Amino acid sequence: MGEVIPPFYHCILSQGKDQEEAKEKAIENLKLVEEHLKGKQFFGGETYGLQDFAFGWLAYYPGIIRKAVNLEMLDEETFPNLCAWKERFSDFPVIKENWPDEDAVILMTWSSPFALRVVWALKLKGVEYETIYEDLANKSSSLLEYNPVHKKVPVLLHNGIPICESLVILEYIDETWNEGGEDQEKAKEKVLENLKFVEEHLKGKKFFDGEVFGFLDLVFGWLVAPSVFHAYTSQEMEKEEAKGLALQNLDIIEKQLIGKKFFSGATFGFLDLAFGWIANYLGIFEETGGIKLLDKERFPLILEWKENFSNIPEIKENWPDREKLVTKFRLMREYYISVAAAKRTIS
Ligand SMILES: N[C@@H](CCC(=O)N[C@@H](CS)C(=O)NCC(=O)O)C(=O)O
Repeated sequence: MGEVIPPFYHCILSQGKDQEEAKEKAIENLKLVEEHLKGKQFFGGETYGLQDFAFGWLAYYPGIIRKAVNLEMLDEETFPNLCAWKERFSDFPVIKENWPDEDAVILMTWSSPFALRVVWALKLKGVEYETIYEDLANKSSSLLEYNPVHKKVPVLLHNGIPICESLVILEYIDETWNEGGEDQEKAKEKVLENLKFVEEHLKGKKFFDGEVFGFLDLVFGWLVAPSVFHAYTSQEMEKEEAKGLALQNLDIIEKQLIGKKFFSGATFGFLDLAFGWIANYLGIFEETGGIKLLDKERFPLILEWKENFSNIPEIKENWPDREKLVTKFRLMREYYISVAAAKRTIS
């Protein structure tokens, strides 16, 4: 038994030729196990016993390895006895109900509003996950490997498979941890299908609604946060202009809430998570950037939504500490202003 497990680990930890060798060794070992099961229902014979528990991991981990490093180990043709045993063994309630949770890890920073969307979604779905905090000034090799293009957080790693971009991750979470327990591969396919749909929808159009810029452009273009961010980092003359753009974007959002408690209607959903940062970060930008955006007269619906949204327990319990955020964003503003001043001096 002790001989069977190591090559499996090696398959995950190695690459290229080493991985090929580990796979061969693992398959050789599996063939011995296959032989041992010939003509038997379970390892001990007709009923299951200690040996089945000892080999129980074989009913689960080859699937994880397939998903994590794309290596197929237990195919039905080569291992008919093992595959049949796996079905029988996995069917016992005591086994079925006690498999470890699927492995979910978020690479994030404590203050990222994009990462927070993912935290909320996982909490709302009741999914256990691990958190790896990144230092964005010194990005880990994992972050560079899993998000090689943008090198940004959040990244969700699900059974070793990386998913990037917070809105894509939200959709993936919704597809994966639904009532029916969607299969991971199918969930990923669905997310890609939906992205293709968005792409199709945009064909030949300037904006989502045609010629005029609208709400969906804000959602998919991630445009509100940058405009608010710009208003918060800008100074003097530039500030009024930046503020004007942020307010225009917020006007579009306000209109979406007419007659609704949440963006999605009576209950909250994807869009509420997407715009969730407005309920908390926007106030921090206002406070640390010396701007007022959300006044009662102009944005009564956003302010009402903010109350409704913030009162959802999973949201309320998972905001970063306000004082810490204020300190961070105050420093960040100073940094941006000094960089802009240095640029002006150089040019
Ligand atoms: N569109 C991305 C934005 C993510 C993002 O901007 N993350 C920031 C932290 S809040 C980051 O990782 N910045 C690092 C960098 O730009 O190098 C998403 O929605 O996931």
